Amino acid sequence: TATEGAVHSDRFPSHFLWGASTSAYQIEGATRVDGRGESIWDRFAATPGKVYQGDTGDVALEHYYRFQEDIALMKKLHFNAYCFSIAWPRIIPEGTGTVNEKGLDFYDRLVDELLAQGITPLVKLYHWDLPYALQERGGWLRRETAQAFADYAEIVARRLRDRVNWWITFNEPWCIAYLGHGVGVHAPGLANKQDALNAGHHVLLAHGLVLPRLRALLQPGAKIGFTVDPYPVYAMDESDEARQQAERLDRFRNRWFLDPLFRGCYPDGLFEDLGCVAPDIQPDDMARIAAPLDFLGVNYYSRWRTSRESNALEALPVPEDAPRTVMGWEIYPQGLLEALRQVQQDYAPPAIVITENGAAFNDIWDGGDLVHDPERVEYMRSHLASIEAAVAEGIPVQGHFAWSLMDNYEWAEGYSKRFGLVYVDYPSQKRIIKQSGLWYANYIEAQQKSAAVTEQTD
Ligand code: GBH
Repeated sequence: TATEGAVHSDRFPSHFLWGASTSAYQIEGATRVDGRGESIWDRFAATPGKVYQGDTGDVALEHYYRFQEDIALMKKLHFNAYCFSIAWPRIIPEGTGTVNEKGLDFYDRLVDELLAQGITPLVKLYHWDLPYALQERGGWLRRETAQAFADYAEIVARRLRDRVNWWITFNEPWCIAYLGHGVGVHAPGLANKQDALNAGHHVLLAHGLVLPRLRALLQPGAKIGFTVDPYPVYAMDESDEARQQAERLDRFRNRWFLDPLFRGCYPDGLFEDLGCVAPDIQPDDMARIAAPLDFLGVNYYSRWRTSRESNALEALPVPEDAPRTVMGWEIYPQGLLEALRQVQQDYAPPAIVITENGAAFNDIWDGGDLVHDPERVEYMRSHLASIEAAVAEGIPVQGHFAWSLMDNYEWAEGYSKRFGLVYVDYPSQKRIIKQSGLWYANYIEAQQKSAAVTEQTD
């Protein structure tokens, strides 16, 4: 019927953003080229025992040299958008001070080529690769780093503002703060909960300092966002203890950053749960941090489970019989809808962009022109169904980015885990499209066709 048709094709308007995300250190390579400075990930990866098989981002996907070929792949996959990060150490090699024109030139060429191919760029200013020189001065434990970030952001904005209208200040503050400073599985490898809390505060502050400076520079209509990676927490039994435990985990995993960004305060109980005192919050910090955003970026991977038996600040292990990826993460598409509902209900951001969603499986290339990855096709199909449901409920999702365009450097897992829609044969640097890439391209095309039909008849 007419109504059914309308509901169906209204799901994703023609301006909906479709594409994939990447990050600089995970794909660029060329780490010692054209004046790039060292980052905390260069240092961490070179430290024995930190990364699987000692893999580093030195070569990665040579995207620094192959970006035109990679943009041609995006075009083949029907993307109308692409979300990438800028490497701070390429722009300001020492973190503060001298600006490296060659670094700016690279992103200039990248953006020009994207636009020439009709692909909208979304720029992330920070995806984990802090200049190492700043780490030597205390990194995110120091308030001054927030100021340095604001200066760096302004330099990038001045260069790209005439062509880039979508900006993301930070990717996944929980990972920066907790994985990097609380448990040390990511760079800079510190393991102290108070450090995690302090680092997290300075990341939020950096965002707060940047907002007014970007607003003053960007074109009217430009959008500024912040990306979090919510893990909805599920109590596995009905007890009060389980419910309370779920609340504790939720404020540790999600509300630690969402409450400051949208409500200007940290959640009650967070500092005590971490066994810490408050971070160094100065007058105006919280008001700056809570200045309005244009959109919230959401990266979704999985959920956390808890029960009456657990009391530590961590999720229960994934049960043997639950579906999971090769990272060991539970596959739970319903959790994406749940995460979006919670964010919408509690924080009501003006718009939401799914800035990452994806999974690693054991993909095998047999030398042919296509890599078969039926599990990833199913993963994408089921998660996109959750997004369709969210949009049907009126949640303002405006874009979807798969993690990731190509297999890449998976941080502490090195090159051993493959998340791409495109397979990469690392020795030859050959790119081979996966079945999931073709599936996604067809999905995008179908959505855009039906959007065009609806918008014409409206
Ligand atoms: C993203 O982080 C990153 O933005 C991206 O760079 C990365 O390559 C991609 O995901 C794939 O990993 O302790 O239960 O939370 C994802 C966030 C944080 C999700 C760590 C999994 C470990 C399990 N990840 N988390 S848990």
